[in-house]
Amino acid sequence: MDQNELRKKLSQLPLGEIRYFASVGSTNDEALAWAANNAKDMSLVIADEQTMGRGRLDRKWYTPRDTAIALSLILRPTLKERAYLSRIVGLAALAMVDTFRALGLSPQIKWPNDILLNGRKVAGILIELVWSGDEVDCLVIGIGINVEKGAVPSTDILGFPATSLEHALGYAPDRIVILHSLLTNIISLRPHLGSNSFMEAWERSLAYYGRQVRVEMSGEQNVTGRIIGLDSDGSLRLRDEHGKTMSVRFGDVRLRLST
Ligand code: BT5
Repeated sequence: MDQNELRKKLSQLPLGEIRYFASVGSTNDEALAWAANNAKDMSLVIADEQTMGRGRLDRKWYTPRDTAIALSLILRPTLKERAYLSRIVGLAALAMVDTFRALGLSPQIKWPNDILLNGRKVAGILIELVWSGDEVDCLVIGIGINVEKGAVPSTDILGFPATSLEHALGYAPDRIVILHSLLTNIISLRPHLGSNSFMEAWERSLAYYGRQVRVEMSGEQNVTGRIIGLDSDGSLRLRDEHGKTMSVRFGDVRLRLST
């Protein structure tokens, strides 16, 4: 993307500094190093290509050149926000939902960190923390969005079907416009992080709500149940066939519709 245009467009927003890379290993790695080195709140790393993009547990995230959005936003939580750090993944997810809805699409959040369009993954979120002693100093919100068709990896390397905004819309939207909308939504949702309306909006956007799912957790037994909502910390609430409710916390979980 045109760096001057990018900076001009984003200069309207209350961000920290911006670092742009034509190509980089992982924007999250850059942001983590920067965060540990006094980056301001809302500083942003953006790349047009990632050569070592990461998902959770060091799974790969593909960002082919000029086809996608790969960003990492550094958040320095306020004292008040520290009570709600587990909701930050919801903040990123809801901001994307609002951005995609404004394009006329019907996105859903596949808990905890994927955004689906027509049942396919169009975007992923990777939240990482920078600690100072036993306190969280910063969060890095990593977001990858498949904008053009060329961003979508081939099916044989995917564990879940993928799509792009171009595929869903029938045209490729401007990446800077999408980025601007997404950051605007993060900024306007952030003050509501601790509110009930935030949790309600998050719940309403969940994929598979009311449906039977299987949660696969590494090193633990799978859990099966109907999705009945979210706990106040963002854990997923399920009810099993015996009517027993249980909560699944974040971690290495995979959610699948139960057959
Ligand atoms: C995620 O992990 O979905 C988090 C992705 C976060 C990426 C952003 S890009 C900017 C920032 N910098 C980084 O290095 N990362 C963040 P997870 O739920 O673990 O999903 C990873 C899985 O998604 C992989 O194992 C693949 O199967 C699949 N995948 C990889 N690239 C994809 C793509 N472009 N579109 C759809 N699925 C993809």
